[in-house]
Amino acid sequence: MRVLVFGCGGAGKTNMVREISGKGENEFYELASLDGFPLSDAQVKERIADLMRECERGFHVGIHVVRQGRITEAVCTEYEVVRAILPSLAVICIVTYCENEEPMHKWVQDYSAHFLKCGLRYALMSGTCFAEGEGRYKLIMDKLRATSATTVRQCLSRTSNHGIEKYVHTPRLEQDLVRYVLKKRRPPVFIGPRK
Ligand SMILES: Nc1nc2c(ncn2[C@@H]2O[C@H](COP(=O)(O)OP(=O)(O)OP(=O)(O)O)[C@@H](O)[C@H]2O)c(=O)[nH]1
Ligand SMILES: [Mg+2]
Repeated sequence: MRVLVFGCGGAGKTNMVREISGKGENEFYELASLDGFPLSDAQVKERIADLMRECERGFHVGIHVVRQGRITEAVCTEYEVVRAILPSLAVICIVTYCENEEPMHKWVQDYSAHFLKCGLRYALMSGTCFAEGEGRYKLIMDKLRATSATTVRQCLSRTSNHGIEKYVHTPRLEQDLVRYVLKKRRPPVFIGPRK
């Protein structure tokens, strides 16, 4: 399956992909986050153009990686961009940083209605942890990562009946999305006194 992995900067996309890939049956494309800082307008344009090219090749399923905590505007923007290009794609939500939840899925259960209120609709959702612990935490985190990898693989196999969804390129949508993302970006942070 071709899997589109997206989500805000530092949400845990790369760690998750590293943990679940290996046997070669799935091909993962990690969309570089659209909310990175500092990210120039040109980089935003390039990332959206890259995403659209990949979507023309098509995807079977998407994984939205969301860091446990708040559902921010940046989280919604990433989702909206993907939905605008591939409206019927089955999207799985993998919430990371759930190591302090008991069970790991608890936060997702407690807040699933909030995701819906924000317009975030998923085929499946799950709580995970892909941290690399050090020292006394290493063994614990190794176990949690292994459990989380199994969870994500199970989600992927439950959505494996979905056919490939492809996007037919229209320059208009590309321009609209770039404008939308640039408008939504947070204002620049000023460090130090302003003149
Ligand atoms: N505590 C905790 N840390 C995590 C978890 N998942 C990832 N991290 C850490 O968060 C940091 C960012 O993880 P990445 O996998 O690089 O995140 P990313 O989404 O690929 O980030 P960008 O590619 O920069 O957008 C790394 O230091 C990870 O070790 C998690 O579930 N819990
Ligand atoms: Mg990454």
